[in-house]
Amino acid sequence: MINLRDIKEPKDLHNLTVKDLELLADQIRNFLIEKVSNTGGHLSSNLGVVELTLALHRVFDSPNDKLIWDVGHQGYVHKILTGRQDDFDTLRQHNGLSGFLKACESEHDIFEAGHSSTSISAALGFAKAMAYNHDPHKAIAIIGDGALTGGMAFEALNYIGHSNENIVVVLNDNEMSISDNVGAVSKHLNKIRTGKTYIHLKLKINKILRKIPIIGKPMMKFIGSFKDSLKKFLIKNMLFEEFGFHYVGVVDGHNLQKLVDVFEHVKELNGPVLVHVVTVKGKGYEPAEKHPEKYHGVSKFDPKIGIVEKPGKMKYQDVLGKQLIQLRDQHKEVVAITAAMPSGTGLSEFSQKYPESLIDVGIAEQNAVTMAGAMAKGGLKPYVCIYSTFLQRAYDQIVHDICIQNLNVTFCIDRAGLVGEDGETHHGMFDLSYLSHIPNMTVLAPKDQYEFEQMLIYSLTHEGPLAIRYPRGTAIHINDASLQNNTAEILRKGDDFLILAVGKMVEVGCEVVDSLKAKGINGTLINPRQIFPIKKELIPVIDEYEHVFTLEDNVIIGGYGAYLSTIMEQKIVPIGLSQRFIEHGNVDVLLEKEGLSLSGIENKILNELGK
Ligand SMILES: Cc1ncc(C[n+]2csc(CCOP(=O)(O)OP(=O)(O)O)c2C)c(N)n1
Repeated sequence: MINLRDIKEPKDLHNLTVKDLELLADQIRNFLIEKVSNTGGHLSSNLGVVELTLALHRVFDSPNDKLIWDVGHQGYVHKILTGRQDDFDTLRQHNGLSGFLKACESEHDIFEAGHSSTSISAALGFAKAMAYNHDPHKAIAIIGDGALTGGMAFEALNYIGHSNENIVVVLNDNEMSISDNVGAVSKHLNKIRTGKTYIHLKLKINKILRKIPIIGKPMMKFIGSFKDSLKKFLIKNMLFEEFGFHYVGVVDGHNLQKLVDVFEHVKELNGPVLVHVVTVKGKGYEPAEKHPEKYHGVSKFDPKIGIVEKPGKMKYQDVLGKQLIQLRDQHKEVVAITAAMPSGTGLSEFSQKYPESLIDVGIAEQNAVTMAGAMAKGGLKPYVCIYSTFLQRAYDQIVHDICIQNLNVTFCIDRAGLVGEDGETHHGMFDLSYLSHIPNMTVLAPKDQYEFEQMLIYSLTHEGPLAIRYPRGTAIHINDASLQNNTAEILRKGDDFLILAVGKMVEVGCEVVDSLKAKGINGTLINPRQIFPIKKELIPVIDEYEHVFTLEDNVIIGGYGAYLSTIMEQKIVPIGLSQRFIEHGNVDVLLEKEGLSLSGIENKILNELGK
């Protein structure tokens, strides 16, 4: 019997029968459930693409044919089939297997990702390069219906439509983004999937034809043989055909025979082809099939029981959700905007209580930001709730559509700083740099839960663009000091040195000062609260110290310390993240490596003080 252990590379699949592939599919599902429940990771998306991945690797010749996975969170099956089974116990751990695709891991990881909707553009690039080199292989983008809501995907589709590139787009349609998918394209896919119009009209036509003597039956046969074109005709303006694609679908994404047949056929076609594959997110593991969102990204759990939700400590996103509900209770113009992440950003409860005030634009950060600008102009009070890393997508919209017009939009920037296991594509380590230099922008960073709540209350009255950046994880409590118009807070007092610590770094800053105090070195710790622009009243306070350090979980270049250096006369020693893409791993491990642990910071200070 075929054994998954014997599959070391995609070539090992090339001569297998469909029966063998089906046996492998079962083994892969068991493998995924066992491994991911032990390490945590993306489960339901991967369970959904088991057959699809097997069929692609059975038919195409990776890496000569280029398989490009959008986002890459569903690439585990691809990893299993490309020689990485033995590494799965280290999934997402520091120095272990990445949770996304990584060229350094395998020649089959042909293009890296983490952010969504890039795969069609990448496939286009490969198709162009292959055409230039007279290479007959295919470029194949595998994109989910969620990722298809991103603007970049449409830019690429639009281009393909007029360039007629030799490219295959496999649309993995499971009706889900992380949450339910949204938007007109999603509705269109639903129409195609269910074929309701088609079935309804086909039945009606058959009924009429059956009544016509002699020619009725042959006509029914004739129409039957043109089923596909009839379907396309009846589902008006099939989107992908309009874009210039040869549309192939709908294909059952769990039927290996069909998938293999379709891909064999598609391999021979020229020009842009779109294969519409329908899959079930979480397929084969009942709890995940029932609750695909809950199993999208999981922590360690017992697969026999499934995820048991215990009432845990408040996370920063929960604080946001609760506080926004309170703001909305009092001000009906408050609206929350998410880019396909209502639960990740803590807005689930808000959306239940105020569905009309929660706007999910899909994976469309740019659209979210510009829309928010115009909403503010129209008298609403928009809160754009997006992770730091994904807001990078909307840099130009922040500058051009919000800040130039000085609009009252509040950015709730979640997952600022290092996020851990998702790694380099997901760390929020650039937001202070990409926001600090934009005129009119105010940036706040709370040190704890209470301050975050106070900042959100303050946001109601703030004039102009405001960003509040806060970290991933459990919300801590340091004190209940009042915000006092975002004036800096002095938490420790001593003459030997000064630390200005941003947001999350206040906690470790306190520990450092306390630890040094025990060694007879007395420092001051300031929580600036308002990071940009720097409050004028802070400048004379900083002036009093010979040794000034800043502490931030942002790259040093363009960050808080670097900014202070440009406006202060004395030397500022910035302590922050180094200028490199930081790998995946536990946040504490990464901070330690970056010299941002208690001992790392202490050593830097001692060095600087010459002790
Ligand atoms: C630009 C960007 N915004 C948000 C995300 C977070 N994200 C990761 S996967 C995902 C849903 C993708 O849905 P789909 O493409 O349908 O894949 P599925 O998980 O359903 O297989 C989202 C929103 C991201 N990766 N990139």
